[in-house]
Amino acid sequence: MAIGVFDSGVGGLTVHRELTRRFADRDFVYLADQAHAPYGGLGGEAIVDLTRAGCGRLFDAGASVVVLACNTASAIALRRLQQTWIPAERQRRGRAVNVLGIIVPTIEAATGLPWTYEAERAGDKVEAIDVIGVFCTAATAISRVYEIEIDKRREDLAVFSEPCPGLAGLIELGAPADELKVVVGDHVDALRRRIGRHPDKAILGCTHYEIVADLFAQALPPGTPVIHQPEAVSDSLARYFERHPEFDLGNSGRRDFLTTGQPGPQSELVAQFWGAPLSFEAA
Ligand code: DGN
Repeated sequence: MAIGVFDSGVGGLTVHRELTRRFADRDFVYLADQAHAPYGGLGGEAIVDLTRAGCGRLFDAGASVVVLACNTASAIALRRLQQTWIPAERQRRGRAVNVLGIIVPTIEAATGLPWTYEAERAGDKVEAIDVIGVFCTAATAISRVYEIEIDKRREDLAVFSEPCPGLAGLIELGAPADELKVVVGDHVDALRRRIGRHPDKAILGCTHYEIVADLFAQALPPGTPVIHQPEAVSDSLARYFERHPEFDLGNSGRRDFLTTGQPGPQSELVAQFWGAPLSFEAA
């Protein structure tokens, strides 16, 4: 058995890298749905269907817990899968399986407040305004998931999602750094113009963007705190496993990388980020 990590493409590798550092002895299987990437411009039903298929493939490959290392899938598909599909999969497979998203862990890291049903019901809120800018795909921005979920907990935070259509696709294709720098700079500037100032804190709300995190840091005013999802998800997963010892996570250190797209070596951009060439096998 293993921890599964799912993304439409290479963005989830940013989360995978952190998880494999944290849970080094555990087995991991990564699935990139590159045949259908990028998800950011797809409709909701398509994203739900593709996410369900990807998680099913990871369960087939031995995953017990699947981390959706994709904001778009977490925002659009997770609740739908939790309602009936995951309980049905548990029954069908006769073992403990689950799918976890990455938005709540990110919000916890951004607000400093652990999310609980009790706290949500109690409506604990504080006052004073800080601005959080969320750079994300169009689908995530349209879902308003960050605005809605942060507002449930903190009235002192104003949240603005800035859709960066095309950026995940450029990263997926391994676009050159100078081109990516211009695109990232344009999006940071677009948010500044829209809200009349830079955000006090930024969330990189698409796992692909973590690959170019240094370009965001250069484009934002120096010292702007940036919430990094890989660390946030890793902390949250450690807490989850403490509460849920029922999952078999394997312990042979296995690392499998699968793609629904073209198997083979990934781009130079990925190799630079990863620190070595990385090759995917056919899913
Ligand atoms: N990396 C994914 C995310 O975090 O939203 C999506 C990228 C995409 O498919 N556009």
